[in-house]
Amino acid sequence: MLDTYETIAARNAQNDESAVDPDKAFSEEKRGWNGYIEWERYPDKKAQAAAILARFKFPPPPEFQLGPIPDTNPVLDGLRWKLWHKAVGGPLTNVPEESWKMVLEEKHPEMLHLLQFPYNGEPPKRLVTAEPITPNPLHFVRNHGGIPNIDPEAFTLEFDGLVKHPKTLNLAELQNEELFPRQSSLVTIQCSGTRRIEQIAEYAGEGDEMINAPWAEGAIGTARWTGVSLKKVLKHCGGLIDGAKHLEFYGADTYFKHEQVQNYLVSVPFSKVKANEVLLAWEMNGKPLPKIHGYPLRVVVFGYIGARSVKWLYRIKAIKHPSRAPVQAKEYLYFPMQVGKQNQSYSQGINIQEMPVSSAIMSPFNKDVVVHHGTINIKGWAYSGGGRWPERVEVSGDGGYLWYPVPNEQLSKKHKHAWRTWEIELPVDAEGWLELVVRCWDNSLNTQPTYVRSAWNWGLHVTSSCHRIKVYSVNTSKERTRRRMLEFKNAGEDFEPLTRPTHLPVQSMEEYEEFWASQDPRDVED
Ligand SMILES: Nc1nc2c(c(=O)[nH]1)N[C@H]1C(S)=C(S)[C@@H](COP(=O)(O)O)O[C@H]1N2
Ligand SMILES: [Mo]
Repeated sequence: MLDTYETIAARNAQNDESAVDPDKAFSEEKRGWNGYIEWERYPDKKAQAAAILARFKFPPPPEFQLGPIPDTNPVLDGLRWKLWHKAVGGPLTNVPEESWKMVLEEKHPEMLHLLQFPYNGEPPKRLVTAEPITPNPLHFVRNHGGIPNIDPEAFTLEFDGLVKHPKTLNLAELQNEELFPRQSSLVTIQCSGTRRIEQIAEYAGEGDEMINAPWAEGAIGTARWTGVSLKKVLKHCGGLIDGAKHLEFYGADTYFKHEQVQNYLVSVPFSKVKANEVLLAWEMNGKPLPKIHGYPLRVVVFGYIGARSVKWLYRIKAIKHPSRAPVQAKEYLYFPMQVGKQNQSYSQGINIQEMPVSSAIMSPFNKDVVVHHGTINIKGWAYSGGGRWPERVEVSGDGGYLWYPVPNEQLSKKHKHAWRTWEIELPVDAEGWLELVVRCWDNSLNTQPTYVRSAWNWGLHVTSSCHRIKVYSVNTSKERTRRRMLEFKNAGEDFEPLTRPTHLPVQSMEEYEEFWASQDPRDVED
């Protein structure tokens, strides 16, 4: 039994007594497709990989939910996932290192790396809503496996299953405007794990570091995606055969679940395709799709959770029932609150599809000291899935008793499938600790649950409750505060950290005596 990174790497280098030679058994499926192993067509290959994995003892997942979440970047390293790739070996051997290189090449240097491998990362808080369209290097990334490196010249997309005329198309054919009109749409992709950190902070849930990555408010991004509507391409394939109701999408990455291997598979209903809300995209904000976002071709499903927008797409199969692959059938499930490790079954979960209305405060930050003159500037995003859009955003400075609407001109433009960023000057009279809250009403007048606890669930999905942060208000429109802050300034002393006692005199004895001279005594005698 081997259980360390080095020993697994060494075993594969020597290719010792292993019954299967991973370099031969799992050789690359197609030329020009690096890091891709086809599993779905070869059950025997899956069995071989499972047998290899069974020979090793892998470390348990880190228990980051029971202790403090590491204050490091990457937050979690994904050792188990790296080892699984090393153990299966062959074309997967160097995928962890290659994928990390792509992160460093394609993503913004300030990304918060929640998990190094499979790579999961979100933009730093101050940059999430800096622009209503997320720049590509700042768009969050969620991967279930490594990043395949696919040569666009070698790329093909296969249509099979219950399609009338199964076909294989290359990129040039898909991009041929005589065959398919081009479609460009502004779409927000949101992971159903967005804001999971708030659920974790209340109660620990299922603790897998990949499946339950501790996302903050940044697992959401907006881009203009360009490609062709899947509806048109299916028509080109003669449409579907009677009984076909779902389209299964295949991603070229390898996903490990319970020490079994598979490609990344999910499905969407045909009705969604018919509405022209499923795009096969090769461009993101006018640029070729970055490798980390699915190059050369990905799916973008409008208004559904990000999980359905398959990257590194290589096959689309028409089927009768929703996909039974694990990501579709066993993950992205929304359980009732009393369901957990003790009594869980997949069928108790709602299959998460459209995200409910949600919003978040991106500035100020939780626990910030805010020095202001009677109004606090607050910024954030609001989003609703399923083709609904934010109609009204409201902010409260008192924990959710009184709400102030964001003025319409302070909300970014309305789109059917995109978020709106917003900004408000919130009137704040009070000083000291305040709870700032945001909620959104969408065009169907849906709004958000009040507290995290109201909608907590074992999978820690869909944290859509009103987003709450605590800030310490210092209101310089109050005379005493204005003067005191001036004293700090004149003394050259930082006001923060808030909790550090100051040597500046709190009150002169003259002032103190003056007070008692004009007031009742401390203790009354009659
Ligand atoms: N092939 C493949 N497609 C995938 C995934 C994946 O791991 N593999 N992750 C999905 C999930 S859960 C999300 S939230 C989105 C994230 O898209 P992005 O990384 O481009 O932001 O991709 C989806 N598509
Ligand atoms: Mo996701």
